[in-house]
This record gives sequence, C-alpha cells and structure tokens, in this order.
Amino acid sequence: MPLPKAELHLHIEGTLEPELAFALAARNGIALPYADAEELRHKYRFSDLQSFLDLYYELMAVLRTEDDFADLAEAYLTRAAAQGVRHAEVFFDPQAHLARGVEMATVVDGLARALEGAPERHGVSTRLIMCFLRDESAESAAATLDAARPHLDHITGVGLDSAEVGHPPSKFREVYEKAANLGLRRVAHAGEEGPPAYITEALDVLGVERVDHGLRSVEDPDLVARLVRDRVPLTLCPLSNVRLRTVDVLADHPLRAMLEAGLMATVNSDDPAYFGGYADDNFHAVREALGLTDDQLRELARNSFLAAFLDDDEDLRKA
Ligand code: ES4
Ligand code: ZN
Repeated sequence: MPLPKAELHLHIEGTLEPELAFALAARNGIALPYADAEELRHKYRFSDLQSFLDLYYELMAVLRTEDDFADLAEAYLTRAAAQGVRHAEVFFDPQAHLARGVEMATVVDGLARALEGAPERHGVSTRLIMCFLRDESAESAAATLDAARPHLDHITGVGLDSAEVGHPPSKFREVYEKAANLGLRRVAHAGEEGPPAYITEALDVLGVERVDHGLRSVEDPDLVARLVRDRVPLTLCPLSNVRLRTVDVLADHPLRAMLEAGLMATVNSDDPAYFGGYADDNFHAVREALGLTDDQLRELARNSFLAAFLDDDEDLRKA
C-alpha cells in the first residue's frame, strides 16, 4: 500500500499520456506529427526546461472541449488514487488554452466536473490553482485573472510557471496583489532553473505561501535558514529535476540534505506523463536513490498534508 499523501505540484496538462493525446486528437480531427503513441513517447527526452515546454505546449493542441479537460483530469485522478494520493492541488495554464481559442469556461468547467466527482469516485479531495505563464507579459497575466473572475468559485489560488530564467517573480507583483485581494492563495515556481534570489522575491514581493521547486535554495545558506525558520513548504519534484537535467542523477538530488537541514520538503510529480512517474513513483525513486528512512518518507507525507490548502475540518491523514 502506498503511503497516503497530498500532491501539491502537478500540472494537469503534464498528465497527458501519449495514448490519451492520440485518442483526443482523433476525436477532434487533429493530426499529430507522430506515427503513434510509441513514437511520441520517444520524444520525451529533454535537455532542459525549455525543450520540455516546447513539446508540452505543442501537445496541448489536442485539448479543445470541456469533455477533453474532464477526461484528462479523470485519467490523472485514477492514477493518482492508485498511488496513495488523497488530496491533489492541481495547476492549470489558462493562457496556453486561451491563446488557442479555447475559452476559460471550457477549461474550468471541464476540469471542475472531474474534480468535483473525485471524493466519491476516487477518495481524492482537490483544489484548482491557475498559473500565469511567466514568459508572457504582466498585462496578459492581469487579463487572465480578469477572465477567471466568473469562475473563482472553482479556483483556490494562483501560481507562476513556464520558462523561469529572465522572468523574475517581481514582474508579477501587481497581479499577485490583485489575486490576494480576491482571496486567492499564492504559490510560484522559483529556484527550479532560476537563482535563489527568485525564491526570496517570490516570498517578499509576491507573498507566496509555498515555493514550487525551491531546489536552488540550497545554494544560499541564509535563505535556507529563513525557509527553515518560517516553515515555508517547498514542493520538490525529483524525477522532473532529473529529466530536465537540473540534477544529473537522482543520487545527487539534495532532497535528503534538505530534510536533514529542517526544510519543509514535499515530493510531487510535476508533469508525470513526461517525467516517468506519478506521486508514489517519485517517493519510491528517492527512497531507493537517496536511502531515505521510513521516518523520512512519513515526514514527506506528513509535510504534504500540512502544506496543503485544506480547511481545518478536512484532516485527510485520518482517512
Ligand atoms: C513546468 Cl517542470 C515546469 N516548470 C515550469 N513550468 C512548467 N509548466 C509545466 N511544467
Ligand atoms: Zn511545475
């Protein structure tokens, strides 16, 4: 039995398995430039974040209808539940869909339909977090927040993702302030490929409650001391870091040292269809590669529930 856990760093578009991509392409009359799912899977070899993002955005073309988004989320929930996930905070990238002429309502209603049925169907509670693409303008992010206004009953928070280097958190100061005023929770990717200073900015300028990745915090001892002192959760994604060549091999991943330094680390799958594993696959991989103890694995699982945007009456650890 996999450990019960919460997954806090998961891009729903990154759960698009090659077989589902082909099925949705056929349903929508879209031709993919690959012979079949197997040929497509062979393209899942990346040299850095951008080389992954290029394919990630290309394949989104198959997501067109509300049913497509519902089917995508349902497929994820089925796999996540089998890996011990009891609570999932799901990112989505509205700008990537709006740019293709897919409306916000299509995306949110499709995802929300699958997520709303998840407690009964899969024993998984959920939240939805909409991410701004940091390589798009601050004005585009603000317009996206406006477009989401009619749908905020389905959206718990905002995040920041896509190509990090050259797009510091401070670029999004105003839209995060607006989001906070709307009662939205705040997270942001920082320190995946970008420098530790981006993590500091995400905390100080954007007011984030969790840092997504936060991997490069280990380069700055003062920042580590602050993250430990303030119990700032980091949503690490070990298999993602290896696939995107941020870390050479899993045995070099700093997760164990981070736990031992007192950081509030969590383990997540990021874009599991692309990076070779879902939530428990990541737990299993770090246990093997880093020799984590059972206590450390339980600490990771406990951290995931403590760092979740759950209400006080939703203690899923007892489930
Ligand atoms: C992402 Cl791994 C990663 N990093 C930044 N942005 C992303 N969007 C989807 N996956
Ligand atoms: Zn991510």
